Amino acid sequence: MTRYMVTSALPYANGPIHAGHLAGAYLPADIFVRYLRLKGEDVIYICGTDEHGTPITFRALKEGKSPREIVDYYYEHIKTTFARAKISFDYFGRTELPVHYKVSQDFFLKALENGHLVKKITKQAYCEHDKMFLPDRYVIGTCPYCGAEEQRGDQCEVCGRPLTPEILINPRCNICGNPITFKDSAHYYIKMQDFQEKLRKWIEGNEHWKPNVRNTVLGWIKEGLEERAITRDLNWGIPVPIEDEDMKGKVLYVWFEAPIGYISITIEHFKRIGKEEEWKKYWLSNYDGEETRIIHFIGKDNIPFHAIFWPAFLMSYGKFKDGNGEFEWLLPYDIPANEYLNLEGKKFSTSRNWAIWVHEFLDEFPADYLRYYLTAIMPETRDSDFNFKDFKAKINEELVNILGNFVHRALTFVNRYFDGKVPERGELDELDRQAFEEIEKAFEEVGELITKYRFKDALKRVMALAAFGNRYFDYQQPWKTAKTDKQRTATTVNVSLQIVKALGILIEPFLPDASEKIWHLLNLEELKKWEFTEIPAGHKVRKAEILFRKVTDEDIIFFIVKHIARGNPESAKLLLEKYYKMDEVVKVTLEKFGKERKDEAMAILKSIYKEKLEKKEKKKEEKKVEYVKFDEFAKLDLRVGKIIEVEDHPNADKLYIVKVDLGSEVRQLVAGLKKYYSKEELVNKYVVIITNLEPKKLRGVESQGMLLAADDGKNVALLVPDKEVKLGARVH
Ligand code: B3M
Ligand code: ZN
Repeated sequence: MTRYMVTSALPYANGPIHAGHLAGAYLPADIFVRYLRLKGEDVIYICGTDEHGTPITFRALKEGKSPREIVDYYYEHIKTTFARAKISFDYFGRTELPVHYKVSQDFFLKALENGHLVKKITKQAYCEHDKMFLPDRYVIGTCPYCGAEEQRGDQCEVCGRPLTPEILINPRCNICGNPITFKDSAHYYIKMQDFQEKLRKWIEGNEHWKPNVRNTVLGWIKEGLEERAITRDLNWGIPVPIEDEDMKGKVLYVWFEAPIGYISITIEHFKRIGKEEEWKKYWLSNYDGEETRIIHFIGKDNIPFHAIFWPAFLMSYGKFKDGNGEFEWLLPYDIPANEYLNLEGKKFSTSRNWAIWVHEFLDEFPADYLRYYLTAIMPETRDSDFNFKDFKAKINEELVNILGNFVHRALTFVNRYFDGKVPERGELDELDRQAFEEIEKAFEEVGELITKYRFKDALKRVMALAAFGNRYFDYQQPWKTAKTDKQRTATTVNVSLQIVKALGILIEPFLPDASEKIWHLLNLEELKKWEFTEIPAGHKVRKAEILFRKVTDEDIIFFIVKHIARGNPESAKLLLEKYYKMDEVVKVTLEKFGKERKDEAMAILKSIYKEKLEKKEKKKEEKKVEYVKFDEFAKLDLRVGKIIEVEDHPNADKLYIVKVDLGSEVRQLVAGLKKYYSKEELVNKYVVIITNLEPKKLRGVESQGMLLAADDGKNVALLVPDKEVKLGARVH
């Protein structure tokens, strides 16, 4: 039986995982592996963090941390994120494992022993300002192959060519920006020419490879391979394992040792489960007479390293010897590489936070949603695009309306008409028989597509069965036959439940959580297998439950505001403005954050919309001033009067009872003036009063109007006319 050793590219432990990574190298591998497991194949899925090289040291430098702090932090972070995304590694290790040092150094020594390495002193990039050698990413400049500017010294992001700092045009130090100089340094080079022919033949023979991988690589090989340094002047990494003054303080090149990590992490895995020797079956040719296929899932930028250098390293080792004999290392059987994922039409960018970070996305949406969408748009043959509207549509119109709906209908009916027990079915009609054929076909075709790495189509094929289920149900109309033909209804419900069970298995590689849920709802305990067996009649299932809930605009707005804006308000703004009006965003954000977190919500909103939001707020404030029509004002009867008598209110400490002469009459008012005026100060004062205010009793004494006074919160001052006027004069 063929054995499978599946790996996903070891992510650098220098940052979180984004949706582009997931769709490129992890999700496809996971679907593949889950399928093989259901088939009962012997498969091991290995991954881990890549913890050396300038991607790590450069990040450490930028964050003012040590490389160790960086890798320890991101090892945990990345591992947890993958677990949340339900990526089912058998073991997730790291290149800081001691066994990895050992195996990597062993590879170096064997290549040396076999004469494939040569030590050369050459001019290496150096920065006079930072006083250090500048390997790989420490230099930026123009790619000599395609002319792309601002490329780092390890690889051109545009044309994909591996680079070295020395060949960049207009090279500058990536730390201080100064032009670089060159200084002599000794390094070990692997003579790639030694493997040129062997590699070419091997790749030409690999006709099962994806054309994009095979053609690019063959093109490069035909141009001729050159010696490539596999050591570096860097103070972080695996020491070059030889006693040589020239090699002091130097480390193995990260792209030399990282792929060896696939092996060392496998060794660690089997050691941990107490099967120390087992790894050999997966990595050595013909170790026990069984065939093993090593399959490396990667993103396209990793192609040259996996298809040219890595096989050459394996060849340079020569034979592996142990008590059982001498064995060749297995070369990769396949290297399915995916293209890139963009976000809303533009390349992912970490610095601008133009990215969907997996851990953040999973804070708001179920793992199955992310897996479903990323599989549906997987960049298998060309770059593809993550688009929020499309995400919402695919989840709601496909996952919810087709799959979720069908499962729900079948379970509702078995509970409604058959007390939750799978009914015995009667004679099958044409359509019933077709249903069973559809199930069989689905298993076959989905499996076939997965083995061809056509995950997008495989998922479509699964969904086609769910859609068939709905059509079947609609056509058989069990809600009608329930009144006329119980036997017919029983058959329909039975067949529907068989389709549900098939779906429960078929979706497992793609949507492991939903698969679990279906198994739970069907109350099945058997181990899932990639084959169809019927649920027996009489089996009791559980009550229907909603499998998926719809994605709303509110969910999307909240995700963008909460996560993307936090990293970069500009990016959040661009995304939001594509779909939503500011008012809607503000409303949703305030609702979702809730009263207690209103300030936080406002702060984020202001960071996104800045002046636009402030202007809007101001306008609103202005609007709040309520204008009064003149007629309304004119209704107030304000008149001048003179205080003629003041006495204490019998029941209130702060109030006076004041008598005011209005010329034609005397009014009694109750006024809270005691704190501000003595009785003597008040008597004979001219004042303004509102005469047509509704009379009101204050602490038992009637007040027939109101004195006008200014109140600044501290002091109260009566309004008085500044010339003598007739008592009863109108104020307006
Ligand atoms: N860490 C590159 C990357 O993350 C690298 C892959 C190593 S696979 C052996 O793109
Ligand atoms: Zn280039």
